[in-house]
Amino acid sequence: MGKYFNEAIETASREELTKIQNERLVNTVKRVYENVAPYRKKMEEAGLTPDDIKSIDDLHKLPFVTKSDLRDAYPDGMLAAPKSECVRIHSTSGTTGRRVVAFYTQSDIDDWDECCARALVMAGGTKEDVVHVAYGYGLFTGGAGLHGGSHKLGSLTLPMSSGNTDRQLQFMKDLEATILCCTPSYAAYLAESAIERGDINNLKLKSGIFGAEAWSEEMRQDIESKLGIKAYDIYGLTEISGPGVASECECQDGLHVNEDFFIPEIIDPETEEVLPDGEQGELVFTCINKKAFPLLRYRTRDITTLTHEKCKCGRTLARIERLKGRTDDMLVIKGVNVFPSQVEEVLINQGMTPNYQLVVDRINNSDTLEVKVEMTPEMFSDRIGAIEQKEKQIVSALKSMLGIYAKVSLVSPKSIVRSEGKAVRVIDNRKI
Ligand code: DLL
Repeated sequence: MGKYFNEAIETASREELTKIQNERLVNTVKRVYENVAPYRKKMEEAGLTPDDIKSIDDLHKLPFVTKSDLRDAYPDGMLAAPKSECVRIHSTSGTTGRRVVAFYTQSDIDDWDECCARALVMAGGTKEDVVHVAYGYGLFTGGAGLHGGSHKLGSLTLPMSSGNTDRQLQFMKDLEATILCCTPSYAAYLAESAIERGDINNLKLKSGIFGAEAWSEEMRQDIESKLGIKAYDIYGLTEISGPGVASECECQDGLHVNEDFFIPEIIDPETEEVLPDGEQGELVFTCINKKAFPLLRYRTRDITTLTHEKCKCGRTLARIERLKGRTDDMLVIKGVNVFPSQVEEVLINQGMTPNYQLVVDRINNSDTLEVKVEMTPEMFSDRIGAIEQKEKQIVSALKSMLGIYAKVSLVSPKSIVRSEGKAVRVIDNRKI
């Protein structure tokens, strides 16, 4: 195994990729129109038939699909293949409403495994590696996705799932895991625990594949230096398949989108206009090879930019920039847009731990933001004066990053609840 899992696709010319995309898009639109009633209705309302979609140049004509369309179709109203052809489901966590159920045929699983195998090779993976999968297994796609990719690559797979940190570290050490797959917040927690137990030097890890939540460049560097590894970003969502829709190569300069399976677009979330490369907006995906659950122009609510420039690694697959956050986790505080990832950047730059929480409230009709962040054990033993001084420095750094005042509270080590999956970064009391 060389540098690529699928060199022909990963380094294909734009003409070759466009040819694949044109064919697959036309077929998918036809199949969806014939088999998915809500989709046919949307197309009819837009005055479209499949004949109007002749190539990817016609993509912009198609109506968008949103999460609320999927909720309305719960559980299987968007299914494009007979249920008897499906072999698995996964589902979103449903914390903000009804769960979305994603269906997969065997061919969908094969494509998904291929995406995750590509991601593992990008992170230096070969069949000699031992892949420690500490994403949750079950309805969540994280565990199953990386597990499938690791099998496809022929690596030894440790299906750890999330939780039980002692056992994670024991197996990581005893089975000499070389690639760790989990959320970045859990990676930070595992690093912290390994250091505490004096186990950090007994690990053989060389890289990590971290995603499922937004994380900053500062957090990447923190994890890389603590675990002594190279940390790669991986992106995906249940509705589109799961992890591996896009992932980082060794250049760590954006995440390569598996464009033979998914066509990315960036739109202005307000006007819905398609934006050119380099402009920030909402990421939209069209699945062009899925059989069971092929969403067309699905609005992810994730915010990023897109580039089609060839990467230094040799891959031609378009790249999305590190995800900035979601349109729905962007906080508007006193009219100012605040992303938790901006706060994270400031905190880690100020030498704080990546364990933090934003508490938002409305007092006397005015928004307030409190940033709680854990001190390192060394800071904890500092004089009160030194702690107050640090709080002041962070208040001032946040003010220049965000343009608003945030109260900063340095809290004792281990007082913010650790997450084994996606971290809870925001408590917004205004909604109650
Ligand atoms: O989180 C799939 C996944 C699992 C991706 C493991 C990567 C690794 P969902 O639970 O459906 O699926 O959540 C999808 O998580 O729309 C983003 O808002 C966020 N997200 C996923 N990956 C990243 C990332 C999985 N690398 C939602 N950076 C997406 C920032 C991410 N946000």
